[in-house]
Amino acid sequence: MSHSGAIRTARAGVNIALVKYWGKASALDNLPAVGSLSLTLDGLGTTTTVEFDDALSTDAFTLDGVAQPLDTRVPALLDEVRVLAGIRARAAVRSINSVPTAAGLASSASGFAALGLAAFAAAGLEVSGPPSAALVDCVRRGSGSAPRSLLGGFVRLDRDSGGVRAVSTGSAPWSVCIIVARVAFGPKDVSSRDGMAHSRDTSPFYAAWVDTHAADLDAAEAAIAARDLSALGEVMEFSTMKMHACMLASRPALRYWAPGTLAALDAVHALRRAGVSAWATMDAGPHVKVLCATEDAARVRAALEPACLGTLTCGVGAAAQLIEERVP
Ligand code: 2P0
Repeated sequence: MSHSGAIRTARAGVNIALVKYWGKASALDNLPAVGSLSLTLDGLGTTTTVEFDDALSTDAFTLDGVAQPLDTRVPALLDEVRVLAGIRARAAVRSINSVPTAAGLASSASGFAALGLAAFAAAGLEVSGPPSAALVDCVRRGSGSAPRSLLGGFVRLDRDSGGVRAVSTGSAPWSVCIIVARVAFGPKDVSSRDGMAHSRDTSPFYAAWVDTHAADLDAAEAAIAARDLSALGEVMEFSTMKMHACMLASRPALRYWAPGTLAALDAVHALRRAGVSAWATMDAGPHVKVLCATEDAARVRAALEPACLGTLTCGVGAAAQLIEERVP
């Protein structure tokens, strides 16, 4: 079947894990060792156009208008889509990230979610309704956190037979936000992928991290259902600190923190002592992301800004969606 001219664009939001994913059950298949629970953010994300074209001899990929070396992950996703759809055409992929480079939020999750959705649609695969198991699995192979960006709001991702399942949790609106406190410049030293393998191979805390993880998912989901920000924040900080303890106990230590990380954490703790329900999380990098009620955002920003290089405030974002406008 010819697929020349099959072109679709999708947009997906960045997500922040409240209960973290760290570690793989299978590196070969990029299967997470643990579930995770996230919040999709508005305003930050990736828009991707996929164009299948019989005239192309190879896949091609541009990011923010710059041609990228084709690492294996983008063509691997396209290969899966070609197999599922029974097509052979190569694809031109054009992506734009609406994430400020310096914010430390550049995201493979929104990237693979947008790529997967656009590629499925361009190949004529089913994309209506909630994300199909095939789409979830396809984007998960590209990036373990990507299925979370297919859905909006709070999203729980669990392992299931052979793969993962992503579901929205707590569907009623809840006016919370994430304030990102940027505390350092420059890219991180160790990618998440390499860091996860290093923790699994060397950290004596890794088994405890995996074994105690499911309880945090359940506690976070119950806190969201009860709209209990303090309970959610408490288990979110616990998950973050446990993940970083696992990283720090790796050999040699995996330390993503910078001096500014502690200054931002101190500011969050001071806010709580002053009665503001503000809670911190960090990923595989030094920046601190603070969960709070939207009505407290100005106060939280005012406390963080003297302690960091700048802040960025994001509300609750929507599910990934197909759009008309194409990335040029
Ligand atoms: C998370 N991270 O849950 C955690 C917290 C980093 C620290 O998901 O190897 O870039 O592509 O599956 O998706 C990083 O995950 O890793 C990540 P791969 P990915 O947000």
